[in-house]
Amino acid sequence: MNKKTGFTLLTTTALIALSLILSACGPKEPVTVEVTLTEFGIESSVSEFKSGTPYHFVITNEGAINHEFMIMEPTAEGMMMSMEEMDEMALAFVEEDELTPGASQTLDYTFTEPASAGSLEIACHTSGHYEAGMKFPITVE
Ligand SMILES: [Cu+2]
Repeated sequence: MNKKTGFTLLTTTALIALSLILSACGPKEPVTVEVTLTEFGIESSVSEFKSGTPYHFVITNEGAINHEFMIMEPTAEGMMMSMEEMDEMALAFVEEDELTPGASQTLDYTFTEPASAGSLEIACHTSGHYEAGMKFPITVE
């Protein structure tokens, strides 16, 4: 084996090793989650999420009025909270101005900690909508 062949072989081996490391540790492919908002309900194609997996939410308002999308803890019925307090409490949200009838928005979110059943939900907190049924319980493993 001459010097040049040896070098080429070494480079090739190094490149293969590098690509193996990158494919094992590189960023995970995002998982698409389809969320549909209507009067008055929320449907999601995924209800059991995994911490550390990137999710690509595609949120569509199939209703006739504005809705919003929030990932947050369940709130007690009749609890008085301002929108600012809600936004602060939410892990992620899309405001109702952006979810007009027929509108579709995307949101990328990665859960960082687990959430047991009953501790997290997708909800719409536009006045009265939550009470009317716009909530979808989720869990994070
Ligand atoms: Cu709503």
